[in-house]
This record gives sequence, structure tokens and C-alpha cells, in this order.
Amino acid sequence: MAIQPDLLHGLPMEPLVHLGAGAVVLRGFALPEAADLLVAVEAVAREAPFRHMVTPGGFTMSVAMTNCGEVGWITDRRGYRYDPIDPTTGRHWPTMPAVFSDLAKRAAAEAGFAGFMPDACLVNRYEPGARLSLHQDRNEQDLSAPIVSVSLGLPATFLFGGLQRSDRPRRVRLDSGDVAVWGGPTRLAFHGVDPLADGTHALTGRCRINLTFRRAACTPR
Ligand code: MD3
Ligand code: FE
Repeated sequence: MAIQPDLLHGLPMEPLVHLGAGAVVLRGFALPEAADLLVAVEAVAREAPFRHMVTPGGFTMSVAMTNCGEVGWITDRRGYRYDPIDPTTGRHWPTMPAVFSDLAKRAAAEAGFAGFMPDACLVNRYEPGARLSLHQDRNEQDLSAPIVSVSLGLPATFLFGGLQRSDRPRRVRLDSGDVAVWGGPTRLAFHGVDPLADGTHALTGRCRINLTFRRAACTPR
């Protein structure tokens, strides 16, 4: 399906936008829980503070990150990986709040991925100017499980590319409360986020929070 002009500008927006096989944006799906989700983010960040991680190439990321769940995504000079221990605190990551996992499971089911059981939630905090360059998410052991992402606060322009880095990405606006589910063939699509535009949002102030739910560890069978 061709990208809708309303994805970047204007209203009304479609409640469900198909971006390719297995990828959908559920517009406003998280709005009823948005305030509760942000209270839970604050609780997670009290136990495992937001930090700017360093890439294997030695660059400090502009996005501040933390995690909750059985394992958390980390990067340092040694590489990208999932680890049950937060290297900043030396303790396990905080438990995934029920309001997080309930929402992620409902959104996955809505998109056709019934039975999604996330074991990791990466929490990204974007301040004005922060960005995520084009990348693939392939550190997870179970690539048959989708990734569910929840946007809160300031809007962002999401870059949705193809399976090759060289495929020109489409731009999709993600607003507070939007939930995207990425599974099937799009699970390994290159993607990124344009530098966050300055602004203030009633729920978050001068930032955007993104939650990404993953099945990172081996699926028991
Ligand atoms: C499409 N986060 O944490 S969420 C990331 O807005 C990440 O913070 C972005 O990319 C953010 O790795 C984008 C949407 C998303 C997440 C994972 C995907 C889209 C995806 C994996 C495959 C394809
Ligand atoms: Fe990603």
C-alpha cells in the first residue's frame, strides 16, 4: 500500500496503517495508558537510570537508554548484546511493569501476532536533536517474534527502509500513543529516527520516550 500523505501532514489519520507485510501502526492505541506508562518509565529509571551508551565504534549515542525485563539491550566498545545485568548498577534490570507487557501483548495480537511474550523492553529517551541512524535489530534470538514499539511525548519522524541499507527509507510520523508492530518480512528492515524537533509535550515535556518490546532470549520449546 502506498504511503498516505496524512502520515506526515494533516488530518484525519487512519487508525491502522499498513507499512508492508507484518508491519502496522496502530494510531493512538496506547493513549488510554499513556500517563500510566510514563509513571512506570519513571519507576524503571529510578532503578536503572537512563544513560548514553557507547557504540563499538566509539560514538556516544544521542538517545539515552535504559531497559526492563529479563534481559536488556546494551552496547559498549565490545559490541551490541542482551544481558540480564545492567552494567551501570551491576544488578538485574527492573521487572517489566504489567502495564507495559499487557499493552505489548494486546498490540501484537491486534496485528496478528497472538501469543507474543516479550522478555525485554528497551526504553529510549530522545531530547531535541537526538536521533537514531539507520540500523537493523538482529541481536534477538527469536526473529520470528515481532517488535512492538510505543511512542510517547514529542512526535518523531521514523525512517522505514528495506532489507538493504541502500533502500531509500519512507518517512512516517509517529505521535504520542502510536503503537507500531514489526514482524514477518519487515522484522529485519533497516530503520531509524530523524533528529527530534524541539517542542514541549503535555505528558513528557521536552522529550520523546519510545518503548520497544522484544523477544530477545531463546524461545523455550
Ligand atoms: C522496524 N527504536 O530501539 S521504534 C530501536 O523510535 C529503535 O526509538 C526506534 O529502532 C525509536 O532499535 C524505532 C520502531 C521500530 C523498532 C524496531 C524495528 C521499528 C522497527 C525493527 C524492525 C523494523
Ligand atoms: Fe531499531
